[in-house]
Amino acid sequence: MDVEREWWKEATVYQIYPRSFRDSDGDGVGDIPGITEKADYLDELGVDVVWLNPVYESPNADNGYDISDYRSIMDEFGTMDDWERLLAALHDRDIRLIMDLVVNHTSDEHEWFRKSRESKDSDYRDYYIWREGEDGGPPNNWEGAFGGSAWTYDERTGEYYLHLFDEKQPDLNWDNPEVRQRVYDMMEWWLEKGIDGFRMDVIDLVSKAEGLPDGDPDSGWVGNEHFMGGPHVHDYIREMYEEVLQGRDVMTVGEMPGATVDEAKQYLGPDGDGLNMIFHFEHVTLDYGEDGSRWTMGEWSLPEFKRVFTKWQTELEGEGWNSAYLGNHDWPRMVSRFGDDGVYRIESAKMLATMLFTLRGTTYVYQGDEIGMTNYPFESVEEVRDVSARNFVERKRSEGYDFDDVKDVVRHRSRDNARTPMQWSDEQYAGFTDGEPWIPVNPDHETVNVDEAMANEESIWHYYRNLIDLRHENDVLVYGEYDLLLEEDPDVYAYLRTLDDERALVVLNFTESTPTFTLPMDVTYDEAELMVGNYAVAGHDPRSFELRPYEARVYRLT
Ligand code: TEU
Repeated sequence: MDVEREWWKEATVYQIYPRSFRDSDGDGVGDIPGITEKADYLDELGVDVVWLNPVYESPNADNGYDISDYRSIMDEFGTMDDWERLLAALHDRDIRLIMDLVVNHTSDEHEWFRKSRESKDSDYRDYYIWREGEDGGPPNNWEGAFGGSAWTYDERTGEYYLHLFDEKQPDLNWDNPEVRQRVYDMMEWWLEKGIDGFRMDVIDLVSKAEGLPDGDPDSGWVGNEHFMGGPHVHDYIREMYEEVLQGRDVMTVGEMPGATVDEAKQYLGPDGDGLNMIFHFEHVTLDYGEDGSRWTMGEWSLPEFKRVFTKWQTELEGEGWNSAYLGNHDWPRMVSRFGDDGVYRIESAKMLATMLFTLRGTTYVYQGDEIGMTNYPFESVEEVRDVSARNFVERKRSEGYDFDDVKDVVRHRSRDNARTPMQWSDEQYAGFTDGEPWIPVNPDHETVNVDEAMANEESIWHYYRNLIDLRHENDVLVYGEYDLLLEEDPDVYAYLRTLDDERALVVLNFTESTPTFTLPMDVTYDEAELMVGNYAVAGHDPRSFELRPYEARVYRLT
């Protein structure tokens, strides 16, 4: 085997969005004791790592991605003691815990920003990015990810501050070594508490181009070429590694909206910046419209999708480790987006899972995907919570459109789709809370819920459990080389995984039609055995067969 073994390569990571996982005290908001209550659930499913979305003190302009104190827990979620109990409960079950590190920006209510905005000669002024306006407007044309200018004017000192996200999320000035040191100290503090790593929020945005030049106005997120993968990003990540991470047995995954595969080699490679994995955005933006925005509908095609995955699978070979994900708290539900959330919900959810567990990379499961949760059928603006979606609806309203005009795109694209409460049962509020939930529960919880799924051996849940075991038991699924088959096939995604003399053949039908799969002649074997599949299969011959809607099969070839 040419690849080094690591626990985090073999791991299944389960992502928890605490606000929507389980509410233990009836205030309608998920919390940390609620997660601890479900530790046995996670153990039974068999996951190895939990990634917890931000739980730090926050005014919640962006659900915890606007942090006002990195070293305390948000009141709504509980106390530091609750968090310590959660960590212990997970560790007792051999589940590791990684925390979200959100350091491109803080909340405007963070002490550093409050001091920074006080006066131009505050000791904290240079912790953030302040500039004078130009011609009565902001310093440049950069936009925030949630719409509008990336600059907000602050009357007190008559200057603008930069925020690549909401105005309540001012960007830290990473060119200031003191800021970086404060971040490293904070990371150290959490590591000393015994956590097992970090998911690093938009970490490729921390370095901004010198002089903050205007961006190309037609390039999607205006300004991105000046802040995605900026001039010092590698220096800073490398420094973070050397100062904090080096020599510790932890895992890191950097969220990188702008990363190309070549940049990834630098972040991950043997002589690179020291990260273990990144989340790139290439496959989750395939269906963006022509203006490069999530709010215009485009189409994705399977050949294109395969090209993206194949590029990352093959080019990172020997140069870095992949992460396999199809959704998280920022994207629509994966079954609604890449599968079918109607007639073939169960089949397609299992098919997509088969892919996630058989690609070369660490598998990431977003809460609820293990029971095939779907997008939410939005009917009114009152149901929309997410700042990004609300801003979009508001912009459209100012252009004269009402909610019905944008309902479709909200249904397909709002981040809220992934944030509706976890569906534990068919009871009122899906067993998420005894109170009134902060965001509506998906009405399909009457049939789509954990109770039902755990009781039914044929469920998506049991299929996930099986895949988790299968990956633990078969190195070929973790470490095997990847080779694409049938490159141009518009319906079927098929690939081989090879490790020494072990081979696995993966065949996935991405459609509701019944294409025929024919194994290329040059793939020879003596025996074939079905390892897993989402339909009953008679016999063990993968030479040529008709696939049923959204069918997935994995064969062991010897
Ligand atoms: O997301 C980064 C990001 O760029 C997008 O996924 C973002 O949601 C999208 O561009 C909006 O249209 C991360 C977090 O995962 C997200 O929840 C936060 O809102 C964001 O950073 C800011 O911290």
